[in-house]
Amino acid sequence: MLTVFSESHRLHYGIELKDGLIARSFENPQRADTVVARVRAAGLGEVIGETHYDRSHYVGAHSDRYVHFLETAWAEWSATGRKHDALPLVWPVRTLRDDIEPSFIDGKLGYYAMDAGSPIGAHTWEAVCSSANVALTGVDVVLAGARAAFALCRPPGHHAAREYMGGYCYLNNAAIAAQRCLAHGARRVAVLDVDFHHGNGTQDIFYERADALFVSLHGDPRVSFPYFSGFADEEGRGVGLGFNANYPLPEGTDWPRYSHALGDAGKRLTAYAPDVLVVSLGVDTFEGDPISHFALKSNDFIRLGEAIARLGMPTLFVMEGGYMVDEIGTNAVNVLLGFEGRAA
Ligand code: OKP
Ligand code: ZN
Repeated sequence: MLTVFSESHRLHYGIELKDGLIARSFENPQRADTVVARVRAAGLGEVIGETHYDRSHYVGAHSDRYVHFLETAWAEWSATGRKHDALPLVWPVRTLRDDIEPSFIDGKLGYYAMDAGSPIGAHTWEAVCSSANVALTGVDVVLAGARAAFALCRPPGHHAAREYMGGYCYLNNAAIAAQRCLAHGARRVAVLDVDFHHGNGTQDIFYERADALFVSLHGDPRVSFPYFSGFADEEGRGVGLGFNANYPLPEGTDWPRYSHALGDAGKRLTAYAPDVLVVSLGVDTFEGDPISHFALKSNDFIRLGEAIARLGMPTLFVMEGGYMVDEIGTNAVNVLLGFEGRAA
């Protein structure tokens, strides 16, 4: 299987709140470098760079004004004399006004964010575009007839919604890829999200649409980020009703429990019969992940890849989370080797 990878991901490495203190983000450049090293060591296939796509390819999954915010946020922030990363500090929750876009950058940051997990530095936008373009390049490989491709995206995307960033995400790479499938002949597209965290952004983007099915297995939001999305009763709205399926799973979920839910998710995907399957591939379901609490073992990721292959769909894998840097390469590539039937 072909891998798409961009060196530009290293332009972004931010900060986050950890236990109430500002720390370097778990979402670090070593993650993607570890995965690409494993892709090469395992002989998965050719590794190519990304093609350039302009901002118009991000509009659709996202609103034009949100893309404009991301493009200009650093310039507006740094114009006030600040030299460190931009972070939001106030949000329009519940009864506050959310119908007026602030004109000052500090207000805009909260308006277009769900949390303080997506800092914006001087080169963040460049890295974010490269990540989306990696996904778009991968889509074109699949649309050209490949059985599968691996978009090694960083930063990740599945928490980014139509109009907000959050959870280390800015542009929703998987949704942007799915949108391109629909623009190029696919009648229906499905996104299967196997990251430990609920893909609230992807759900948001496709929630009222029937041309995209979103299916996600993740830690129960009662106890796991993003807390306010990912419950089983979120089934879509309007014409999209019935085209969103969440499988919240308990702390300590191991392979038998996980594969049971995956089997049910697979039936829904098969019934939908999409022209292309996009897999939001997070490997933070690993037992050793520092910010998650499932219990999958490295060999279980091979089984996961085999199960996805049995769906028999043209498949684009899009990298999302996974934070145990020593194992992330092994686990991500195990899914891909399993998919190709090349692993024991
Ligand atoms: C992104 B992806 C850690 C708190 C949790 C957000 C986690 C985002 C995960 N300090 N922060 O889904 O892997
Ligand atoms: Zn995650």
